[in-house]
Amino acid sequence: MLEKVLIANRGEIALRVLRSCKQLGIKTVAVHSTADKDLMHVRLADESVCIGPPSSGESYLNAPAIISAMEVTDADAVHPGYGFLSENADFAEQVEKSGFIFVGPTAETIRQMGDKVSAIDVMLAGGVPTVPGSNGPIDSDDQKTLAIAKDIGYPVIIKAAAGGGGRGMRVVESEASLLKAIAVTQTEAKSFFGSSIVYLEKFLENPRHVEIQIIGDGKGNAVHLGDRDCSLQRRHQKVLEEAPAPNIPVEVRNSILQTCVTACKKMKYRGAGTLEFLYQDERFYFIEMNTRVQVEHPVTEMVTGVDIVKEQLLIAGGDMLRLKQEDIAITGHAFECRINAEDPKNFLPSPGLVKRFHAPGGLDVRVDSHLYSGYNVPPFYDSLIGKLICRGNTREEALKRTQIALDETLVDGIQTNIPLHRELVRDIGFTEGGVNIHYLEKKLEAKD
Ligand code: MV4
Repeated sequence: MLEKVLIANRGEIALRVLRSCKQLGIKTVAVHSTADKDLMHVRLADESVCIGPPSSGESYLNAPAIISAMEVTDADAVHPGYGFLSENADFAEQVEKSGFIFVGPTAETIRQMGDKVSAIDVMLAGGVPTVPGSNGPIDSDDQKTLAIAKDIGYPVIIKAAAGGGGRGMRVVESEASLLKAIAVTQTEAKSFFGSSIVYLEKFLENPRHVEIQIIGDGKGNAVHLGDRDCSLQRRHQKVLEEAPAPNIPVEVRNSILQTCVTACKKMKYRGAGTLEFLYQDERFYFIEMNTRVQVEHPVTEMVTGVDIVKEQLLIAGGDMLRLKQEDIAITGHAFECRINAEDPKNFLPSPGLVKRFHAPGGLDVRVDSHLYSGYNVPPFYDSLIGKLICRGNTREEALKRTQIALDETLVDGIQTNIPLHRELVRDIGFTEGGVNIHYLEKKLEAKD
């Protein structure tokens, strides 16, 4: 059992991790930049250490400063949250080499999944369906490359092996532009990610983004906690997520969930993880695996009753997985609205003083936020200031609860995307369920 955990993150997720530590009686260390001394979790942690100036590179991404803070405070483990160092294999390795525990998978697993080509390899070996593609890096044999693309069928998408989050991708409509596009993507990939390796996939025109939450103990035990639909996004930033993904045939869903569990058992996956899929025409296609806790994990917690961060901490402490698949039931439905400090019209960040804040409430209404009246949102970081998560026994009930909760919410002093959420939860297409990844951007374009 862990005795003291250092939380290497900020904002709502730092507070979220702190709550599960307290639940388990684990002492907490907050680390923060000079701009973040007034964060809610810094006040609530047992100890806090300032690790650097406002810029993330010198604070939340500063691995030596974080490991020094672990030494100074005698912490056992570090929880990286999401973003920052959470999927940095070198950091996980340095943590373990310094004699501490990284709350997450092994450095080797993080590295394997960070390379999308090797992630696809692992999934193919585990029987997980992937997108028809090159299933390996593109090499300098142009005739072979053209043959692979012809076999896949156009349009194809070129992706950087080290990419993710939408950068380093290019769609190609026909053979005439393939080789040039590969060269351009390779050059871009080299400059963005330090690796020029790219691969090819069939380009799916109107998929949904559906992901599956799993937890493993690193000893060959694993369970799934169902799926989430994260299709409502703008510029690769998710806006509103839900669990379970609506309108998926029960046998298609059960089959992919079981396949994911089998693959994670086979690879002896440790910790919480998410397999990301594109879903189109009642088929799932694996694209990437995330080896961290995700922003949208609460929708899964709301429909399973499982505290995902608590399970992460128990597993990091060396426990066997205590969850049994047959004890996990998906009951009801949940939505999560990501509340950002941004201009609702042009989406530009809107940092500053929160003059008044009133959180909504009621049965099955959850607010994960570090906000309080008088808090100053700094301009240096991501604009996420909180998440509103609402559960219902049915999708309709959860949606109604979200509408009511959004109308109760008050954030005064800065601009937020709450007006957009109020609109989305009443949007006909969204309320019907099952919109694809292009839906929100098309809707916003139509509004202009
Ligand atoms: C795709 C795709 C269509 N076909 N792959 C974008 C980010 C990266 N994680 C994968 N992405 C995509 N991969 C194939 N073969 C479309 C996207 C995509 C997307 C995926 C998920 C959520 C939002 C998206 C927005 C645009 C494109």
